Amino acid sequence: MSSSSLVADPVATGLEGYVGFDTITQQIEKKLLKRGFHFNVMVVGQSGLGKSTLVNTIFASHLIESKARLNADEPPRQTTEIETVSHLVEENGVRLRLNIVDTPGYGDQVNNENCWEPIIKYIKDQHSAYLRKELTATRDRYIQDSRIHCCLFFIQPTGHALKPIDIVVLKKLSEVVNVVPVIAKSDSLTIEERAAFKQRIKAELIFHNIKLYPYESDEDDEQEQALNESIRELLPFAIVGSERNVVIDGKAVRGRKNRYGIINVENEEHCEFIYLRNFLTRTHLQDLIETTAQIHYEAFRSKQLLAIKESTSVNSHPASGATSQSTLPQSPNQMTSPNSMLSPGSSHGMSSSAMGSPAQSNQ
Ligand SMILES: Nc1nc2c(ncn2[C@@H]2O[C@H](COP(=O)(O)OP(=O)(O)OP(=O)(O)O)[C@@H](O)[C@H]2O)c(=O)[nH]1
Ligand SMILES: [Mg+2]
Repeated sequence: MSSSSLVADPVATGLEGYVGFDTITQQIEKKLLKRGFHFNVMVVGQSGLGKSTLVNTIFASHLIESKARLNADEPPRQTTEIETVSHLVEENGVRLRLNIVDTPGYGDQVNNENCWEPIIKYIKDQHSAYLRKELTATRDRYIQDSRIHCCLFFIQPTGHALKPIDIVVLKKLSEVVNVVPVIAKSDSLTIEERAAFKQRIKAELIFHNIKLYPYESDEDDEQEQALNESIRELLPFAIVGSERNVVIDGKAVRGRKNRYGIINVENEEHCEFIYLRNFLTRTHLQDLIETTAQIHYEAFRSKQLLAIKESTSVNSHPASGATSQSTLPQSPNQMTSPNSMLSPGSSHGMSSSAMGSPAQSNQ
């Protein structure tokens, strides 16, 4: 065998010629594209505001695979448990795995106290599942992300004010997730009513000191700051959802007929559905994912790790009157025992389904 056949051909390896570190962006892009993107959105709000309908409207025209209810003739049913619909959307060759977590509406019980708890628990469960995976000795190189990146909060189109229960739920949610408010069924308001309602909601949010996404950040450059300012101005998005097509100028489009005429969901003059979709997928997708990791997950993580540290130091000094691990709080929200955090399906009440992606866990 000649020695030359053992030497790799530099042309075939791509190592010939100019390879500067300025190609790093292409290298990252290639890797990211290969891995694909996961984006997890949750819809929350009172009963009957069109949450499930929006889930089925949002990417209807871009879907290449979906497990959603595609047959609009099926009557809409009330959502009774947290469910995830997984979509695969594709644009210009880039695939996005979109998991939409649909939650049961709240607010129609005689006693609405703590009705938001299962929702907050679900969000925290995803954080703790991620943390457990991060902390295992042989962790995956790429951890599947089931953390909720964006929570769409549905506001009833009363035209008056937020309900007291909405203020409580918004406050709770905004502590653990990026919340984006939307005015549901906005076809029931005129353009003027919509604008006045938006201003009232904004004033109430300021009054109750509720901080919603996008947050102000010194790291943003001028362009990003201007974009975020315009989004804040626009929020809450006034949306209309529909699972049915209506015919406008001979073309079938997603829409609704009401007493004023026909509403084309995708027409910016009719509602802000398109703005919401562009915001979610074009302008803020990456930032929503990043903010979840850097702000909400980070806060959860450091709280849990500090609690572990404290509990281990207490346990290592039994003379100080410490309790044994078995008496430590075991609910997911009080996950302070190292064992309870690290072992899947342990007694802290988290089901093994919370370990997977939302898509796996709830179908
Ligand atoms: N006018 C109008 N009706 C809508 C809109 N979106 C949904 N609806 C209707 O409102 C009803 C309830 O819609 P759902 O999507 O089931 O509401 P939901 O918020 O998921 O309800 P729960 O699961 O009970 O919380 C259905 O009859 C929908 O067709 C909208 O934008 N405008
Ligand atoms: Mg529903």
